[in-house]
Amino acid sequence: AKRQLQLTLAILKPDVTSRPHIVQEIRNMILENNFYFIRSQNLQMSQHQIRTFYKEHEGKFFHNRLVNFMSSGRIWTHILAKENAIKDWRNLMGPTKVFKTVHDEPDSIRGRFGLTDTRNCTHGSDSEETARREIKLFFPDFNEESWRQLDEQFYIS
Ligand code: DGI
Repeated sequence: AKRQLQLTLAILKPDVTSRPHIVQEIRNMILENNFYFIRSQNLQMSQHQIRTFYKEHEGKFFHNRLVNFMSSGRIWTHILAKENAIKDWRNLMGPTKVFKTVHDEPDSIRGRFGLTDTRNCTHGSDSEETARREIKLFFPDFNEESWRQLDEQFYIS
């Protein structure tokens, strides 16, 4: 059977972009784990965009903290590709809660570089449906279908 690459949306959050050597370290981890960078973008999100992005967390005790943090600086967003990109990227990130993760998964991104449960380095889509929605939000011009027709073959041949 023909291999197919799965796409996911990864974000390097403001706590990472404010530490450039950590950006480089995380990029190295991404490449060492056989992900491909398909698209990359550096931007600052407005509070409105963040509220849309994290809509499912509205009303939670950490929501304001999350919105303030995510709008506090620039971020990197990446479309990453790999056979099991969604699961593998979330594994590489490590669990959400940094204080636990530094003990349980010290070699993960959050285990190595996470600062707090809010300032936890990275984001990754949690399903194919979420990945499609998040990719569309940050890369509205990216056309997955034409990417698969024109470009995917060069990664999997
Ligand atoms: O997909 P994840 O980022 O691992 O986790 P999520 O989708 O459940 O939550 C999104 C973000 O919201 C998470 O990266 C940080 C923040 N968050 C989630 N749960 C907590 C939290 N922040 C704090 N301070 N405390 C929490 O319990």
